[in-house]
Amino acid sequence: MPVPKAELHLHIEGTLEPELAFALAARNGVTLPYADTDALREAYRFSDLQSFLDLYYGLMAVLRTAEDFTELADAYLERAAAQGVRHAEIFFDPQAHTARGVPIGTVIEGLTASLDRAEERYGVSTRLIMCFLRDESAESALATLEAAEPYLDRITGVGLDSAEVGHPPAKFREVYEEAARLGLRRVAHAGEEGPAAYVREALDVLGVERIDHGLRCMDDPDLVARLARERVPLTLCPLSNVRLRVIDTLADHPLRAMMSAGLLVTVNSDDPAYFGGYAGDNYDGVRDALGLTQDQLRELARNSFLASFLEDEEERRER
Ligand code: ES4
Ligand code: ZN
Repeated sequence: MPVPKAELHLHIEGTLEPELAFALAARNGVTLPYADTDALREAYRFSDLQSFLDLYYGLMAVLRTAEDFTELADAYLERAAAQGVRHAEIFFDPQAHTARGVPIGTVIEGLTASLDRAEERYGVSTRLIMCFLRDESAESALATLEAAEPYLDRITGVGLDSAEVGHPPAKFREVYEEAARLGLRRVAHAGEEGPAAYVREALDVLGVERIDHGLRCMDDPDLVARLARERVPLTLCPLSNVRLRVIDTLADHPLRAMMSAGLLVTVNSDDPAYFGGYAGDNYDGVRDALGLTQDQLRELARNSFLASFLEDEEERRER
């Protein structure tokens, strides 16, 4: 039996498996530039984050209706549950859909139709985190937050993703301030390809409660000490780091050093359809490559619940 865990870093668009992509393409009359699922899988050889993002955004062309998003989320939840995921905090990228003419309401209603049944169907509790694309403008992020206002009862927090280098967190100061005023939780990708300074900036300027990835904090011992002292969770994605060439092999992953440094690290799948595995596969991967003990795996799973927004929601409601 896989250890029960929470998944805190998962892009729902990154769970689009080739088979579902082709089925949706046929249903929606979309022509894909790949002959078949094998040819598509062959294209999953990435040289860096951008080479992945180009394919990832392109394949989203098949997602058009609310039902498409419902099926996408159902497929993810079923797979995640089979690997021991009991709670999932799920990212989505509204701008990647609104830019193609798919209304934000279609995306959110489609996803929530699945999420609303996830507890009874799959035994998985869920939260939704709306991400802003950091390679789009701050104005576009603000407009996205405004467009989401009718749906805020279904959105737990905001995040920041897409191409990192050259798009520092401070660019989004204003939209994060507005999100805080609206009562939304805040996270951001930082220190995946970008420098440790972006991790610091996400904390100081955006007021984030968790850092997504954060791997590059290891370049800055003062920052590591601060993250450990303040118990800032880091949502690591080991298989993603290998596939996007952030590290050479799983055996090179700094997870062990991060645990030893007292960091509150969690293991997650990022874009499992593209990176070779779901949450449990990431746990198995680091176990095998780094020789983690059962106790260490249990610590990672415990961290995932501690770092989740479930932990203090009750408390916050009572205040
Ligand atoms: C992402 Cl791995 C990664 N990094 C940044 N943004 C993303 N969006 C989807 N996957
Ligand atoms: Zn990510």
